[in-house]
Order: sequence, then structure tokens, then C-alpha cells
Amino acid sequence: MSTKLRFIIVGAGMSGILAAIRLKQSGQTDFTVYEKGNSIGGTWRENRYPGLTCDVPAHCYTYSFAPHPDWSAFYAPGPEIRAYFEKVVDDFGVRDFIRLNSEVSACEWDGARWQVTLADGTHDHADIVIAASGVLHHVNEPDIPGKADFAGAMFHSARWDDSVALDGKRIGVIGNGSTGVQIVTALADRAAHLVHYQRSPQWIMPVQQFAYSDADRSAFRADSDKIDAIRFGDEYWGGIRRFNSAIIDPDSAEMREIEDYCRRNLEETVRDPALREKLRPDYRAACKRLIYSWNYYDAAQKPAVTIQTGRIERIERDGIRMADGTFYPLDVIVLATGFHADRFIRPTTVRGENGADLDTFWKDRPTAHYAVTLPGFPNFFMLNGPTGPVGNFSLIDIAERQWDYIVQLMEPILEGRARTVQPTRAAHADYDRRRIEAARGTIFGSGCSSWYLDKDGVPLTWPWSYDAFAEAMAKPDASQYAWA
Ligand code: NA7
Repeated sequence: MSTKLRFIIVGAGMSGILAAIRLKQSGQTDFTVYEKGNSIGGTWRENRYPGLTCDVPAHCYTYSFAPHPDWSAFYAPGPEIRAYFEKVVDDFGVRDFIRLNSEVSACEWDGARWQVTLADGTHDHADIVIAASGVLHHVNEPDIPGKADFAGAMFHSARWDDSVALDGKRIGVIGNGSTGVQIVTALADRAAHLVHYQRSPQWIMPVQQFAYSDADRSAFRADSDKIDAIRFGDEYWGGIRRFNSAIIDPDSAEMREIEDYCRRNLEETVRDPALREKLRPDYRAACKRLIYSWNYYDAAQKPAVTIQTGRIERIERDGIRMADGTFYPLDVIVLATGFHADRFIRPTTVRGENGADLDTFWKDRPTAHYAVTLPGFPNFFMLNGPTGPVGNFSLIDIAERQWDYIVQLMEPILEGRARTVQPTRAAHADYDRRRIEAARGTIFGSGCSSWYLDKDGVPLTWPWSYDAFAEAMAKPDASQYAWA
């Protein structure tokens, strides 16, 4: 890399930290990571709820260049993951590049560079912007009548209130995505009464969780091949490929296998037939993001736990009233109601060539060329942007592959042979058309509501195989890009 360039990275979560490390390793020193929060870690900073666990095996949810022998369990708890990112930031010497409490409010292309404005009015500029602003952080506050009337404590799962006592309390958890399921599982033995409100039941994929012993950790430390065997082994990647085949072909044998696992899990684990039927979804497994859990059905069958299906009528002073009149008194209500997953870098204003506004560009749905670049927005790259792979994959692996793609796109600029790069409008329009058509046929589009869907009900995801994604990221198709 020879030309002197300035980079701005938006966000110090997993992807932003990756970009900072990779830039530094390549010899770049003129870059800043702006982070709106008061610490790094993105989703692992925002989410602190009891039971928080990553559903990707811990050794697979690490950077390829920073294996971590110290994980306590096969699936790592959230606080450990956050601590891992803190450690990596120090180990790779990028902390000084990160500015906390610095929200980027606008990125505007002035014809030559990006002019960047922070919420406090400060200005900066960059030749290249990396948007690593995450997906799941704009909380969905449900519009349930009577919320203001509740006399107890009520908060969203991503705004956990540590001052609220939980032990021996009557707790209602609204929502049964991964978050609600993990919270209920963690609180089942602590609450006097725990009511899990489920608007639509979820399929649960049974997985094995186990702790790593000190001996396991010593073995990982002594021999990194043991970590690699998990990270790159057939068990994980075979599972990913089978899961991916299922997603993209709902009629495949792989999909039937997943459905069988989930159905058998429900039928063999839940003993009471009435409860079993309450917990049985009326849509296909993996249509919503598949929930991995080793103990949710055990929690759901505990005497202190009530599974409440149906429609919530309103929140009252002392509890929640259902449309059928059922009422449970509650001290605490947790809103595990998810996120607005279509925001990406917004509400930051992003204006590309000739003042083109990202919000307008995304008026139908958020999109990016191969999930990374945007026509009309030169030198603007997204990590984990719209239309990337989703599913129970490691987003770290996805971001690393996207970074390799970005580096190749930047190469002519870094070498001084060009000043800007962007995808052609025709190439992106073609990608979008093909992607939407394929996405409609995936399991995500098979008839359920989920955060994967855009406002027209089209899955906002990578609809092809994981290998096709890896191949696309390995080498950009130069004919789809314009360097100037
Ligand atoms: P999700 O998966 O989007 O789940 C949100 C849950 O909240 C889901 O069960 C919704 O029911 C429920 N919800 C949302 N609004 C309401 C209202 N108004 N009333 C009742 N129930 C409601 O979010 P999570 O935080 O669990 O997980 C997000 C991702 O984070 C997860 O996939 C992992 O990638 C990590 P619905 O199913 O729409 O009927």
C-alpha cells in the first residue's frame, strides 16, 4: 500500500474492530473508529440480559487471526465474548484509534472525499468510509396499549436494568426469539412466577452445550490444531453447509432433516400434550431464525413457568391482560421484542454523488452490491450490510470474507491508480433482481413473520449457497465495478 489515505470506520463492534486491525496490519495509520457507545463490543455491549449466549460455537465465533483457548463452554456466554473483543483490541493495538461516545451523524461525499459530521458538531473527513455499524441495535419497543400504566419495572432486553431485583419476583417476558428464549431459560429457577408471552410459537433446534475443563483449555493452549479442528472441522462446516442447503431449498432432504429434529425435540421433550400443542408453530422450521437451545423446553415445563400464547390485550397497572381475559400479576416485564433490523447505518445521514441520499436509495428496501458497496456512493464499504448471509453462521467469518473483498476493491486506490470505486448501477440492479427472485424461494420466505423480511415480505438475505458467497467474496468481478 503506498498512497496516503484517510479512513473512517463507523462502529467499534466486531466488524469495526476487524477493519481497524486489518488496516493497521496493512500499514495504514491514518484512520479513526467512531463509536457512539461508551465502550466497544457492539451487540455484546448492548445486550447484557441473563442467559445471553452466542448460538455459534465459541471457537468458530472468533477472528481467524485471534484464536482464543480460554472459552469456558462450547457456546460462549455474552460477557466472555465482550471480554474477548476488549482483549483483541489491546492485543492488536487498535485502542488508540477508537473514539468512544462519538456518534457519526452524517457522511457526505463532496466530490473528492467523505465529509463526516459527529453528533457533537465536530467535523472530520476521509477518503474511504467503512460502515461497520451493526444490524441489531435499534430496539423495537412494542406498541402495546397501557404500557405507561404498569407500576412495576419494564425494560427492553437490550436496555437491561441491573437495578431491578429478579429473584423471587413475578416476571413476564414478551417475545420468544433467541433473546426471550435465553432469558426465560436463565430465569426459570429464579422467578416466583415466570410468564413467557408468545405471539407465535418457535421451533427449537436441540443442540449440545458443555463446559470446557481446565484440561481442555490447557490442551487448546498447547496445541492450536485442537482449536482448528473445531473451527475448520467437518462438524461445524458440515452443519453449516447442510443448514445452508436447507435454507435455499425448502424441499431438500436437509430441510426435512431439520424439521424432523425440531419436531422430535418438541414431541419427545414436552410431556404435557396441551403444553406441547401450545408450543407447536404453524409454520416451517427455520422460517424464522432457528433458535438453538439445549434447555428451553426444560425451562418451559418448570412449575414456576407459564407459557402464554395468544394476543396481549393491554398492560395494566399490575400485570398483563390477554385478549381472552387471562391475567397474570407481574412485578417485572421484559420486552424481548427484537430490533428494527432494516436500519443499518441509519439514522446517520449518508449522501453520495450529487447529494444522493441513502434513505432514498433504500426507499424500497435496504440493499448493497454483494452486501458491501453502493452505486453512487464511492469509496463507501459496508461490513455485515444488507443482503449478506444470515442464519446460524459466524458473522465474524462473514465480515472477514467481506473485508478481503473490500481490500481488493480498494487496491487500485491504495496503489494510486484510481481515486474512487463503486459498483455500476447496472451490475447492482442485476444483483438485486437476481437476489430478490432467489430470496423469495428460500425457507425464510415460506410464510411467517421475522426480522429477515423487508416491508414487502421478501427475505433481505443472501439467498444462495455459503460457498457461492465465499467465492463471490474471494475475488470481486471487476466488470461490475467502476474505478475513477
Ligand atoms: P426477534 O427474533 O426479532 O424476536 C422478537 C420477538 O418479539 C418475537 O417473538 C415477536 O413475536 C415478539 N414481538 C415483537 N413485537 C411484539 C408485540 N407487539 N407483541 C408481542 N410480541 C411481540 O428478536 P430477538 O431479540 O429475540 O433476536 C434477534 C436476533 O438477535 C436473533 O435472531 C439472533 O440473531 C440475535 P412474533 O414472532 O413476531 O410473533
